[in-house]
Parts: sequence; structure tokens; C-alpha cells
Amino acid sequence: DRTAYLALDAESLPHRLGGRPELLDRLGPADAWQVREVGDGNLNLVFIVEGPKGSVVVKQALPYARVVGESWPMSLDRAFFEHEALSRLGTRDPGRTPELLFFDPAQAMLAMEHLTPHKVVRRAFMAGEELPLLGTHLGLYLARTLFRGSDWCMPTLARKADLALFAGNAELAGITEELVFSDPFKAAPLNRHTPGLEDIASAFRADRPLKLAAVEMKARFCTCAETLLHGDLHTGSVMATPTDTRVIDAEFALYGPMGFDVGVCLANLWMAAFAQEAHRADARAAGSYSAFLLATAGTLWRTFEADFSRLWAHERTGILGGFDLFEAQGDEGGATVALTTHLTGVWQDALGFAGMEIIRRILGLAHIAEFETIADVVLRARLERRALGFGRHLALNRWQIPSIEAANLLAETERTR
Ligand code: SR1
Ligand code: MG
Repeated sequence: DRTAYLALDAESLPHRLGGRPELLDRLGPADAWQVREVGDGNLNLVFIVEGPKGSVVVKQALPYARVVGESWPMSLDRAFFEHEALSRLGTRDPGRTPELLFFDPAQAMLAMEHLTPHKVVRRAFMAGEELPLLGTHLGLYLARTLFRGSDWCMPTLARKADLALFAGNAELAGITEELVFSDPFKAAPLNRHTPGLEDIASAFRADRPLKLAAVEMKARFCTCAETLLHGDLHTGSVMATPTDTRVIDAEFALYGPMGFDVGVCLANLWMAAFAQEAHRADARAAGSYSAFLLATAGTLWRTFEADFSRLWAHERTGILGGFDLFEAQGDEGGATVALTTHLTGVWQDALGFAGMEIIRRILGLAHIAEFETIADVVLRARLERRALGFGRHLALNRWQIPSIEAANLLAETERTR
């Protein structure tokens, strides 16, 4: 009943949610709750609620995009899809998402475990904190969620039902289609960029090979319903400590190509490296932290490949699982060739999507804090320009970059240009 929807605020929250047994169990009596709104994303309200016994997070969708305001109405249904997606992703890689406490569809509201002392990874990067297990955890998460949500693993009825369900998240899919693959390559009203980047923004709008790459990557995103994606796996959608990593904010979930989640994640590690010069005391410190970020990207991809291959060998039980057509001929190697071909495709897609993500975070609507917080606009423009060159190179040369080591070398060369 959407007529009952009312946006929460810190004052009214204890009164409105104080009867929820799931919260009372965790927090203690509502009259002792302390509430703060901490949302720093583009879309939603996020509250941390602390009580005598513990703390929880309550997230509520707004009927508009917070980053733009009420002039951009947005369906509250995204909270439903976020809940459905987090439930599935948490089952496919147990322990890598927050525990869910309740979902209230009428209020578009989701209550979950308060991850503490976890930090949003983007903020941890800006503070120069090393997260030694991040690459491993994200690589495992990507392998498990992308493999287990796909036709390689799922039986046909469950797979088709999920595909149909998440097709309902069309509004958010449409946002990605426009903001990532179209707007940055034309004079779209919501685009913005740092002063000093006019020439490169204009050059990209006239760059036929780059626009063809954008069209090709958009076509992959729209037509390749390969697995259930998180759909927005940037470093603001991950919280971590040195020993734990959790994936949050799955409201953009949809069926799409595996390389999209991988590429968006890699792009955000690489962009953090491009911003280092502004966040560290000197070039040596920037180089050292950048090395950690690139090593994380390397570990992420190698872990993804290894765990995906393990799952391929042991959990290939789905629609595409049977290789009896090879095995009947004693050709055990046929399946291995298929795996290698598949992983090469994911890698090339990931590079293309990484290029799109980098370009849209600098020339499109939704920017990243690593660049946005650089007060010196001349420095910001210089670092963003280097990242744009790298993003363009990835998009155009995605078939020629053979490995994560080669991609990292390109990033470091461009970063220190
Ligand atoms: C209007 S939404 C802008 C961006 O914020 C989200 O986090 C997604 O990345 C989206 O593209
Ligand atoms: Mg988000």
C-alpha cells in the first residue's frame, strides 16, 4: 500500500519502528535509541540506529533521486529488488553481504546488520588504509555470485523465473543504460565535468571509435542476460575492515554480462590509483598506495579466475552444465576449452565496461569522491584527464590487453605520465 509511504527522519524513526521485534531484540527499548542519517549515496536515506543492546542500519528509498532532487521521480520498487538481490547474493557467497533483518515493501524500507567497524571502501582508500584481503574477498564474491546466478549453475525453471523477476527492475537498468553508455558521449543536460576538461569532453563527443565502443558495450549490457549482477559494484558499494569485506547497495541488480560487475569494480580500483597524487603527502607515498590498489586489482582478477574455474569443475549443474557431447567422445578437454573461451570473454567485457565506468564518473552525472574532494581544480583536471585517457584506451583496446598485469602496467604508466 504505497499511499501509506512516508519518508523517515531521525526524530520519527523510534516511534515508527519501535514496535518491530527484530529491532527491539537487537537494540533494546525504542525510547533509548539514538538515530543518525548517514546516507552519502545518490539515491536513498540511510539511518544508523543505536540502542543499549546494539545497532542496526535502516535504509529507505526516496521517491526521487537524491542526487538530483524531486525533479527526478524514481520508483520505490528498487527497495524490493535490492532485498531480493541481497538475499540471493548472500546465499551464493555466504557472509559477504549484511545480514537482513526485515523488509517493509509499503515503506520501501530495509533493515540490516550495522557493519561496524567497517568503512566504505572508497573512504578507506581516500584515508590511505590498506585492506589486505579486499582483492581476495571481491574475487571470490564475483566468482561465486556470477557463476551461481548463471545458466552454468542454475536449473531452467528457477533461472527463467529470476530473469523475469529482475526484468521488473527496468527503471534502474534504464538509468545505467543512459548514464554509463550514452550521456558521457553526447551533450546531455545532466553531464558535468571539472573546469579545464572542456577540450577532452568535446573530443570524446566527436570520437567515433570511442562512441562505437560505447554502443558495443551498451549492447552487451542490454542483450547479454548472463547472470544476476549486483549492477553497481563500485567501491561505495563495498564496506570493509582489514579482515572482512561486505557488499551492500544492490538496488541496481539485473541480469547482465558477468564482465559488468568485474569491470566496474576494477575501474574503481584504478580510478582510486589515478587520484592518489592528491591524497598522499608526496609522490613516493602516492606510488606506494597506488601499488597496493593495483595489486588488489591483480588479486581480484586472479582469484576470480581461479574460483570460477573451481566452480566450473564442481558445480556445473545448470542448463549449460552438461558437456556429455564432449565426454561421450572421450574428449575431456572440450569443457576446458569452453571455460577458457568464457573467461576470455568476461575479461574483454570487463575491460570495456571498466573504460565506460571511468569515463562516465568524470564526464557524466555521478562522480566519485576521490576526484570530487580535490579542491585544487587544476590538479583534479590533470588527474581526471589521465584517467580518461586510460579509460578510452581500455574501451578501444579491450581485445588486445592480454592480462591483468598488462592492464595494471598501462594504468601505472598513464597515472605517472
Ligand atoms: C541517479 S543515480 C546515479 C548513480 O548512482 C548510483 O550509485 C549509480 O551508480 C548511478 O549510476
Ligand atoms: Mg548505491
